[in-house]
Amino acid sequence: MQTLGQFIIEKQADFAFAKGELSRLLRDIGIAAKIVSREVNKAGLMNIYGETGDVNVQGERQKGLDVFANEHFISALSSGGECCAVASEEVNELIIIPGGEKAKYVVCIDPLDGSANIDVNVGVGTIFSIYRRLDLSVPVGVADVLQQGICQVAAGYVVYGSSTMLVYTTGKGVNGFTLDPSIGEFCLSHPGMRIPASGSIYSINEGNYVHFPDGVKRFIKFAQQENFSSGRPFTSRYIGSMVADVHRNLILGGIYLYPSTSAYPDGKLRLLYECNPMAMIIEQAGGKASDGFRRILEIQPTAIHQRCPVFCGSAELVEKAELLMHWHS
Ligand code: AHM
Ligand code: MG
Repeated sequence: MQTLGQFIIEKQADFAFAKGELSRLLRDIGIAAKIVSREVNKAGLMNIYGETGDVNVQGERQKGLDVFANEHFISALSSGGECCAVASEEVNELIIIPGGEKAKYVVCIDPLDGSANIDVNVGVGTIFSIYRRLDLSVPVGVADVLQQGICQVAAGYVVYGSSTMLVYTTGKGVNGFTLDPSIGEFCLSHPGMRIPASGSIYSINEGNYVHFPDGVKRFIKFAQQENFSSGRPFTSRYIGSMVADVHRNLILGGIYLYPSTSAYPDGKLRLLYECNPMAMIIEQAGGKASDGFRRILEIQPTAIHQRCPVFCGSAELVEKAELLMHWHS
């Protein structure tokens, strides 16, 4: 059995001249993930212990789990010393880490994605993306996090589901670790993850059907058509937590779509800390990630919280969706 810590140190040798900074950063993220996992697992108990009011037993204001997750990830990234700035879904502006002037890395993070699912005991996740800072001789700034997804040096997610898993890539394949709560360690459980080239699951909020572009409507009809040889109709599975939906499709084969709708002309999900990291993971596992027309990882970001339509998963299915978008939009 190999723990995440052992694995990260072993893999450091893949990078010539590595000084261990990225390894330490990944380790810090792993530690914060364990703390958040513990709290997520206790979420339902709060009512029993009477801690869901505005004030908890210590007299502190009770925080939402998304705020809690944000604080713990920021604090882990700040104390580790390898990160100089963070773009977080929870905070409007770029967070500059005090004392991080010499740190080489910037992180984009969604500390608790799908947090609306917490109250009903459904899986949620954390998504993160790591970039090298552009220029160590000038103060870190927004430009450092507005890099194309292809510049990510590492990306990953944590899925807090029936078990907690951390999945990450440094551009040399994808590996998954399951948290063993009895020893408090992430253990390598899914080495060299590969997404099937095709699949029979499609994941989309079909309630928005009337607001979808024609290409997406055609794709849904394609997925629902009977075709014995290709295994259609497909299975529809939508949890409403991007991490959980993409994780399932990564293992079983399928496509996750959050296209533009009339309410969200650029889709709902955020490029920096939702689409790009998931796109890197999916590509590294052999799949594809597109905004319907172009590779997500090649989009030049212009704002921290910018949104982007997303079609990601098994290569054949994403290509089919892109084709239909091209013909019918
Ligand atoms: P959040 O960042 O506010 O949690 O929203 C992101 C989530 C994704 O995890 C999920 O796939 C999507 O929103 C669900 O949206 P919808 O309810 O519109 O289907
Ligand atoms: Mg989110």
